[in-house]
Amino acid sequence: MAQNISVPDIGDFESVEIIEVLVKAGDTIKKNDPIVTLESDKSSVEVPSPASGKIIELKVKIGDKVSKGSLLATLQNISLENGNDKTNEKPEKIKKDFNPKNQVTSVPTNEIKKVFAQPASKDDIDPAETNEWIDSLNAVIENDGASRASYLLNKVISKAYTAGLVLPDTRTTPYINTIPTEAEVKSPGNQNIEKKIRAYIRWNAAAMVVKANKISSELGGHIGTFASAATLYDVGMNHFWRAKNKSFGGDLIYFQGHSAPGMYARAFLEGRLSEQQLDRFRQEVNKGGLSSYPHPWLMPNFWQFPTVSMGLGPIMAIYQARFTKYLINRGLLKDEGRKIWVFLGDGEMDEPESLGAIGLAAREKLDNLIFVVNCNLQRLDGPVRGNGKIIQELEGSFRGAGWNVIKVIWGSYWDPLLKADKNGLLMKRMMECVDGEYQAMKAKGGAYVRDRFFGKYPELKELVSSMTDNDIWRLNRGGHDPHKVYAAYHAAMANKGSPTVVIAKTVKGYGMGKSGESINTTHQQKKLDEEDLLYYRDRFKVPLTDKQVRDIEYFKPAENSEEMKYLKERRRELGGFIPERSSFATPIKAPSKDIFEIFMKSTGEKEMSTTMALVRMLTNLLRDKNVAPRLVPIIPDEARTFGMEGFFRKIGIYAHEGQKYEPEDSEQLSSYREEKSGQVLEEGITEAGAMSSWVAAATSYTNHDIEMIPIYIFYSMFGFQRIGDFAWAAGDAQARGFLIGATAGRTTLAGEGLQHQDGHSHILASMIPNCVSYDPTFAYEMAVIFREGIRRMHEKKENIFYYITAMNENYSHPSKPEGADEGILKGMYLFKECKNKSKTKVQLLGSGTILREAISAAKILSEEYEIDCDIWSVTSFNELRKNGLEIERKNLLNPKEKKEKSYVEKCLEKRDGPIIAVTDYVRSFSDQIRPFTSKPFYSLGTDGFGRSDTRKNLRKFFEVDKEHIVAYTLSILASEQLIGSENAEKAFKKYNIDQKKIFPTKI
Ligand SMILES: Cc1ncc(C[n+]2csc(CCOP(=O)(O)OP(=O)(O)O)c2C)c(N)n1
Ligand SMILES: [Mg+2]
Repeated sequence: MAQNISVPDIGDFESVEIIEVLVKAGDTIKKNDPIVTLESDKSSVEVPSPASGKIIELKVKIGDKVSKGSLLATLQNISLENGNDKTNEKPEKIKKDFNPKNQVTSVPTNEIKKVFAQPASKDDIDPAETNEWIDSLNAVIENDGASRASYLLNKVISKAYTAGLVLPDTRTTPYINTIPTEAEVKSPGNQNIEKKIRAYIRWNAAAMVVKANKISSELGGHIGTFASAATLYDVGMNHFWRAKNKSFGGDLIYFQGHSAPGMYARAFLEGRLSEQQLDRFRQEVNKGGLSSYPHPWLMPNFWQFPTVSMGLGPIMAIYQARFTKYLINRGLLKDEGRKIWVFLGDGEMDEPESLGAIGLAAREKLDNLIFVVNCNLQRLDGPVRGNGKIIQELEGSFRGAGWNVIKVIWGSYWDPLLKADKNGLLMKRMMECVDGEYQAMKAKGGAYVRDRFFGKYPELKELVSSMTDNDIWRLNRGGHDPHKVYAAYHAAMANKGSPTVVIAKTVKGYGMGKSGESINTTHQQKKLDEEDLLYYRDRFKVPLTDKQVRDIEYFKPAENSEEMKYLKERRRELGGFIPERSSFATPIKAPSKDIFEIFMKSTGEKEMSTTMALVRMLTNLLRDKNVAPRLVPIIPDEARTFGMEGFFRKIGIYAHEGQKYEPEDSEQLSSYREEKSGQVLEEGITEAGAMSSWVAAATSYTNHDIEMIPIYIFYSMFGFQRIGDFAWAAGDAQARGFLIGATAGRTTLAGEGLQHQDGHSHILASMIPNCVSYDPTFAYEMAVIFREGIRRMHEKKENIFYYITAMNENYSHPSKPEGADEGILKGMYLFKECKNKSKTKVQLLGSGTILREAISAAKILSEEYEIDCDIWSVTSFNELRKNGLEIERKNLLNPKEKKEKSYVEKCLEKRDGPIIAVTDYVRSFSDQIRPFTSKPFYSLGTDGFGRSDTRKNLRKFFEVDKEHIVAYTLSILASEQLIGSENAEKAFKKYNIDQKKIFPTKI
């Protein structure tokens, strides 16, 4: 049966041009294969075939204008197998079958049967009645189980709500452990051996820091943080965290940055680091040292995630967990039940980024994500919440967001006391005591705790009357109790449908005694004197002699000791060592040149922006079967701004639950289509979130062994300036991918004003050593740069990332000049030479849209003033400077050798006349190359605050329009005594340039 293919609903557009015809008569096509590409003045979009079949006749050609309903082709229907979207590639098989041996067995958490406490009678006007209620509840729990009891309570609460009662605050639960003692799953480990191993790791971590500071106190380091977290890490290492190996992708662990000494100390016992390496903690200038914190750039085979800039770890980990699910849902990664664990400080949770994306984690049901917040109640200067309770506050935030919250507050020594607490008074006391008091108690000893904590109520004093001060001192906190921690981790692993946060209470500087246990100065304690070290050894029973302690020796038991065998066996069971960074990703073959060929030719009369050119390039790339599935377009709610809405329909927006509604615009070609296997990450308004997604995708080659090509496109002003620290971390993590700063330049984005107009993002980008940045003007430049980016990063696996600016100004694009490729990539090439009879010459350099002003100015200078310009398109002042600095240094280091020339010098040395560089950025952008030429050098740029107006007025205001370029050039030539000053004076008058105008930075 024959079928017509016509233009579907394309929204408000009428009469749009066909710029590509992608089929011909006789072709057999599948449903959703593109027939033609349409282009409006802002975006381009492919029209998919509504069915599979054979094209009988084409009704259109390139250049035709079409509207909704226009006939494109006729199709002979035939049924084809697999007639679906060709971008839905078969899932790549990356891993061999997962060997469940390495997986932690999922024993169901014991059913919770909690016996409720009786109320404290003081607050109760009718205790008998209260008891009846509680008895009833207990009876339900006994007879019908906890879930029936919860159901009844929820019903009662709903009823109370509709009756208008004031309800209790249910954001938080009592200040006790979430998992009742009876419901704890017991650790299968040998506690005695684990305790010893933990003691050795504690000792070696502290010794390493103390030793480094004997070399120089400049080196610094932290003992107190790992001391508080040792058990939290050890239980994970011994029982839960599965390493990457041939048969499993590995759990991903984000270690708290300044607990790094503990990870080195363990790696030392595991035989992965030597004593010499520990001795070189924080001494990295010569090879073989250990970094202060987790830095993949400095230790590329060890650390995976840069976490020490607080707040970045938590949000990046959330998006990592989300990206893992994205890869699984797109069929690119096998679902092996891998987990992402994230270790955080309680002080760190005050960073807005730390809590900023917890809503997304719950919404996306990231049950592959486990946060562990180490609540030692202190940060650097003092208590995190002296007057409050950080654990309760965090519980409220996470519960409110929809997380599974597991509080680990009290250790096992408290169990009998809590059991004996028949009237709930102990629980009440636990709740009313604030963190400042809890901290002080751990600094001051058992007698103090008896007096201040239990002493408040005679009944509680009585409760501990048979205990010695030492017994009271031993009442431990949950985060130091391996049983409690094991039970919590076990429950976290088993949880389905939501992310989990384990909130553990610990003591900062645990075991450090008077030198640093729970005292305000603990954080920066890095020097322990002899007495402190002897105390620490005794406290953890480390088998070292006094002399060995004085010499600060590390302790490593014999290889055949039970501790060493146990430690290695545990890791063998869990598949290998952690942390370890590796990559087994296969490279992506760079797309063929054909895909970019169209951009090398002139667009003729047709005008478009570089953003549009880029989007067209991406659309073409989606037809390359190697590249297409690996592209990850990331957009923070600006797809329509950048003309990318065509992607919605073509490749779908990722949505883990698919689309549960029919979108309002479902009839349209660019309908808002959400899909479980969608490819676009439409992040909404969160630059930090979008950047975190980008980092996850850009490091997928190591964390998931699959090379991806993330392309994050944003308003350039909300790029580096907003997420600069993430970009720095991306450099550290060796991210590979594209950042696209769209609507770039101070005067290109006209109406949006001061907070939108970017005149400095390139300067910020230039500060990141492995960021390669470009400011192209023409479509062919964009194409050459983009293709090379894919080749260098994803085929050749260079650990660099690209920042490219794109503009929304429409203009026609010329053909690529012969042989320009090399210059485009190096940073500049001769775009055009004006050859009039003139002897006076000028070297005009321009980048981005302002190059076009320079080209127009050159024409005026040549035609009206007989001044000839060589016009240079500078695609990257940043790359030119890098090259210049490197060559300059080399020359200075080799004074006897013949001087090498920088690329800038090679381009300009034989050219006559002064250099005038014009950009849409601050002058310091182009000034960067000033040292690399001996010629007079002048910059024009857009220093100052932007403001809204038309493009023309803005360029006049910032003095980068063609008229200013002409007038300034004449003035420069006068100042170089190459022509008289009257020409410039005349030009200022002719162009109405106010010579008394205040410098734009001051307006
Ligand atoms: C963005 C950022 N700001 C400041 C610091 C410096 N800093 C390092 S550790 C620390 C205190 C951390 O306290 P907490 O999060 O409670 O961790 P703890 O050491 O108590 O486990 C600070 C302020 C940093 N690393 N990153
Ligand atoms: Mg803390």
